[in-house]
This record gives sequence, C-alpha cells and structure tokens, in this order.
Amino acid sequence: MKKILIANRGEIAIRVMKTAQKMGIKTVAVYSEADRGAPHVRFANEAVLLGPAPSSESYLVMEKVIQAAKDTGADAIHPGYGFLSENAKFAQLVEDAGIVFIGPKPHAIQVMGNKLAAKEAVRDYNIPMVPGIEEAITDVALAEKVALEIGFPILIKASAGGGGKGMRIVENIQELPEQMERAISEAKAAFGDGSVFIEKYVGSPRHIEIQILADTHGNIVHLFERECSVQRRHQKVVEEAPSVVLTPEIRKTMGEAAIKVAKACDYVGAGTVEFLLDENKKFYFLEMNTRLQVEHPVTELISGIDLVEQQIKVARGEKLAFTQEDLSITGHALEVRVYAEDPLENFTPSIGKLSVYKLPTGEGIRVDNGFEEGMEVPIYYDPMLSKLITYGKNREEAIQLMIKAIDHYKVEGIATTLPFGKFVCEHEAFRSGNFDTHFVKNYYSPDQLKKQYTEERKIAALVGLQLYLKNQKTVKAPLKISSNWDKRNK
Ligand code: MV4
Repeated sequence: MKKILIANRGEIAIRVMKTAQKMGIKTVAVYSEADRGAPHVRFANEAVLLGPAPSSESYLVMEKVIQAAKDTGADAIHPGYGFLSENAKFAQLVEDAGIVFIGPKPHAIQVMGNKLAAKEAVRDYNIPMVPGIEEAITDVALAEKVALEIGFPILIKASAGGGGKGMRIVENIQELPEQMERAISEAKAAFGDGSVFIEKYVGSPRHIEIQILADTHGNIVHLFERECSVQRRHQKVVEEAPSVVLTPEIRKTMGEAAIKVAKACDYVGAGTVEFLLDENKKFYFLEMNTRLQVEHPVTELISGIDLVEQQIKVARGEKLAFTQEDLSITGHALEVRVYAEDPLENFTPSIGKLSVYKLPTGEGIRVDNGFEEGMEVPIYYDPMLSKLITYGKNREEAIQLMIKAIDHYKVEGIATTLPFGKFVCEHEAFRSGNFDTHFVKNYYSPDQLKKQYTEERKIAALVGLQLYLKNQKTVKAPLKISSNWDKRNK
C-alpha cells in the first residue's frame, strides 16, 4: 500500500493522513469548492477537486471519489466517519475497482446498518439484548400483545434508523396505535423503509461502547470501553475511557460480547459495539458502528494503540501483532467535542470567521483539529471544529487538564461549545461519575452556563483586586529602592 485517498474532510482527514505519513504512505485529499483552502487539502501529498460545496455533489458522489483514486494511482481509500463510511454499496464499488477499502466487508456494513438484521445475525451468539421482538411489526394488535408481555414503557425503533433517529417512547396501551402509525410513516419518509420493532424502554441507561479490532485471519480483540453517556439529542458531547462504572468483570464480559458481535458479521478492521448499561449494571447490545468513530482518540490514549495504523495494517492483510492478554488500560482520557454552535442559543450553528483561533498545547493535551485562524466555517458540513482530548494518570487529572486546556483554547469570531464542555467537566454529577444519558437534559440550561460565567467573572474580579493590592505594595518597594539609588548617585 503506497498511496491512500482519504474520502473525507476536516479533522478526521488530517488525523488519518498523519498516521499514513508516519507509515511512509503517500496521501491524496479530496475536496469540494468550499474547501479549496482547507487545511486537509494542504496536508496531503496531492489533492483532487470533487465538485461543488454541497456534499451530495462532492464528498458523497461515489463515482467521483473512486475516479479520483484511479486518477492519482491510490491503491486504498480510507472513508473516515460520516459521508460514505457506512455505505455498503460504496465499499463494494471500491473493491470492484480493484482498490482496497480500509474498513469492513460490504456484508458487515449492510447487516449492521439494519437493526433487525443485526439482531438476527447475533441471535445464536448469546448476546444480552433488551427484551422485545426481533421482527418488523406492522400489526397493531400484535404490537399490543407484545407490549403487554414486556411491559410499558416500550420503545418503538426504526430498523433502518440508528443513532436515535426514528425512536418513540410509548407509555401506555392507549398511545400505542397512534404512535406506531407515526413511527412507521416517519421511518418510511426518513429511510425509505417502514420496518419498526419494539423493545422494553430502559429508562436511565448509560451508553457504553466497546472498541474492537479484527484482522483477516480470524483474530479479534477488544480495546475496552468508551463512556459516551453525556450527549445532547443523540449527539455526543463528552466521551471518556475508561468508564467509572465498569468493574473488571463487567468489562471482561462486555468485551467478550463485543467480540462475539464482530464474529457474527465476519467483521474486519476497527469497529464499535454499542451497549446500554442499566441501573443494575446489566448490559444490552444495541448496534454496531462499522467505522472509525469520532471518539476513537480516548481509546488510543488509554491503550497506546494507533487505531488508524491498525486499520491500515489489517487492510494490508497483516495479522494483529498483539493478543487480548497484551492489552491493558493505562491512565484516563477525556474528549470534548468543539462545535461551532452557541450553547447559549440552543446550540444553533454559529457562522462566521475564526478571527482568533489558538489551540492549547502541553503534555497530556491532544487536539484533533481541522481549522485555522482566519478561516470561515463552511455551512455545508458538520459544524465540528475539533476534538479536545486530555490524558492523565487518573480521571481527576484528566478533568483538571481539560478545564485548563479549555481556558487556553482561544476562539473569537464565532461561538463554540467549549464553555459547555467546561460546564460538564465542572459539574458535580459528572465529577462524581453518577450520571446517565439524561445528563444534559437534567442539568444543563443556558442560565446554568451564564451563572458559571458570572461566577468566573466574580473570581476574576477578586483575583484582579488581590493583584491590585499586591501591586500597590510592590510598587512602594521599588520606589524606596529607586530613591536610595537616587541618593547613591547624587
Ligand atoms: C434505547 C434506549 C432505551 N431503551 N433502547 C439511542 C441511540 C440508539 N443507538 C439507541 N438509543 C437508545 N436505545 C432501549 N430499549 C435509550 C436510547 C437512548 C440513548 C442511547 C445511547 C445514548 C444516548 C441515548 C439517548 C436517548 C436514548
């Protein structure tokens, strides 16, 4: 493998290129008209213009991406996350073109892209799943029977959905017919597939996912968990590894369950198995993400494994160079996603120019960034600017370092979610580890954030006053000295 085309933009394109560079592999960037001046274009050895700004005319056009690889002689394509990364047809087209797709086989993408197909695939592997039905349901009478069996509240989920899209909580039997009808028509409209199924609703779960890595020789390992419970409307905000709630025993059984899920779909490469963990620390398989995830850096830091390097090695047909026993957790890592969104204005996208953009640096601080000072934030794509990641000996150290790093991250011209990240890191529920997927809903409001600003201003004023008083004292001293000096020189 001599040259990799990265079918993505922003921080993840640069992240992948860095590892390719380290491995002595050349890189090809692709870009849209809106991204002509983007850092990922300059970071690559070569770059190919795909088309107009909208991703539907550039980053999502499979034929253009594959043609760009052919034109530049790239022998592999890394899809990053989002865009074409979980498109089975794209993976197939890449393979058909004689190019290596750095990711799983189309079959695994296809199976895991459909929740019911995923449940069916793992059926014989003894994986804990939330009580419910494993087939698409259209008949209201049957739904009522199932719901009464498993008990309310229940959750209706779209089979083609994922990441929380197309879900509906149903509290009682009276609501069921109407909610089901709505769920079906929504699923049809959103995914072109009206299949829905029913699960018992787990009220206060934590979202914990396991990173796995599989080679083409049948070896599969897990790289422990990431805790992703702090999210807002299915958008993760803060992630960490390890999770404060997992005991070594649960970690081991969850890890083994994740490996079985990977086996069930003949998985190859880096993937993530999502679980819910309920208040009794029982875990349930939710879905599998067949790509490198945004939050992969926290796993890299605690495991010491470069996941992109492993993806490339697996794609080259190499055997994993380590076994499960070789892997262990060292330290604690946190990630705060930095979005160009205003936390005081209901997280609406904040558009404009990054008139000031300065990243924090230092030991234990990693910033996976895709932007630079003077750039406009394009409105066409995901508004994530970067990921701020800290690593410490323990959780407290990682949190303290994160708060410091947020303070040293200077952005002017647009609003970002950095203050929101700090709010989370300073919150008692987060610090104690006693939180679930309802953290943001339960504790966050713009007023809370404003209160934090006011507190900070008060402290800043007090520090300022103290400095002023101290300076008055020190100002007196040199005056004396200078008068002495004066005398001596007279
Ligand atoms: C659930 C659930 C409760 N009970 N399933 C949301 C994303 C998708 N992967 C599955 N999700 C959920 N499935 C049952 N049976 C609660 C969620 C859920 C959630 C899961 C992970 C992270 C954040 C979440 C926020 C709301 C709901």
